[in-house]
Amino acid sequence: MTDMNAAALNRGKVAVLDATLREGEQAPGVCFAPHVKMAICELLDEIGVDIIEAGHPVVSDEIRRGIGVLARRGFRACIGAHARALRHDVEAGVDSGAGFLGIFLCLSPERLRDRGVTLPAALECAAESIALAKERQPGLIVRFTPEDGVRSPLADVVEAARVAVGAGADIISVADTTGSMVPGGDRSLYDWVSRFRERLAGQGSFPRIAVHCHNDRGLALANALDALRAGASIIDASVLGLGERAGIVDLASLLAVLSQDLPGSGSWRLDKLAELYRLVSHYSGVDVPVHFPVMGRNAFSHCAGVHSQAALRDPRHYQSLDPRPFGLRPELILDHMTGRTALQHALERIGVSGIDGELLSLVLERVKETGQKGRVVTLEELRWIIDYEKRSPPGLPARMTRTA
Ligand code: HCA
Ligand code: CU
Repeated sequence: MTDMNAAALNRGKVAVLDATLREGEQAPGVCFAPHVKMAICELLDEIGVDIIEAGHPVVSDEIRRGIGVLARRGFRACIGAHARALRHDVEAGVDSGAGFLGIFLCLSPERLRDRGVTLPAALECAAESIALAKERQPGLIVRFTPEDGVRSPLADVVEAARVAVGAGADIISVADTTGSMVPGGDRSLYDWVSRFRERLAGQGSFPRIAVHCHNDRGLALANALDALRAGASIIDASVLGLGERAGIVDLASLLAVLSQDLPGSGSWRLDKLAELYRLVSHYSGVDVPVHFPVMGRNAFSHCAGVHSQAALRDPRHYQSLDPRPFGLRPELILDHMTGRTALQHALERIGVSGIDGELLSLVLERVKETGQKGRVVTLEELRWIIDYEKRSPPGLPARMTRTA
């Protein structure tokens, strides 16, 4: 590992690997143009992720060239390439100019049987690939991933890790390729990583452990944190959790937990996340769900009268995350749930004063009516409502039908 590559990995106690450009492109229909990849990388780099997995060079010439451009761009983050444990893939990865190469190979008995390969032959293949990468470029950070590791026999994965480290791998990744693990149960990643590390330690091997968790059960982040607690120190994530099937760990949710709940795990420019999510959502064609943690439009909004009133006194009454580091603020929503307090607050925000008595009641009524149609009243629309109600003389039929 070169000093520069090592520095990229050691900046924080928890290293974050963003896989939006590799795993994310495995989400149906997602394909970023090379210049868009560059813009995404710029934001990821500013945010402070440690490794950017930028693609699988053998997939296309464009991906291979793109990785080279990104690698030469001089980011602080280390640019990574992905490879199967095949000479051709490894050579393409090395030639791409990446500073990090992730080599993966599935060792589960079922997959080996399917491919007609024995475990020793597969291990030899892994060792040759890792050794080749290191020989061709000694400064390269090499990660070896026994794909679907958590559903493979532990003894085989331990043996694979031993062989991989012997061949020069810097990092061993624990992959929950199918999102099968469940915290607190028989398939806890905390237990799995603990046992794995114990067995390796028993052989005098202490590789750096990464974790790659898929979200099939909605447990990717919980599992990744379990792995972290058991001693993993690199976590894979992607913007919006984009990836195969239900995707992987969502980057913004991960950074929210690391920065607000695990002090000392690192520091990141969280205020850049909103721009990153806007960009990735636009160019991937995948919307950010409104109720998505942290980056969803509703993530810091308060709706019911009781919530709005309490949140106005102190947002922490109804928020456990602080939106400010993300450049966000709590929002009081105007809809059918709105009470006078939230309305008064909205009036202050748009700089309207002197509205009380009957006019205030009329405006509130109109806001609630609009909300009952399943819409939220924006501050812009609130201005129009006020403007209209001010000009609407009392006692006219329109007003009578409205209140009827
Ligand atoms: C894949 C599988 C993978 C590999 C992870 C890794 C997984 O799509 O190639 O190389 O660390 O989930 O196991 O993403
Ligand atoms: Cu994956």
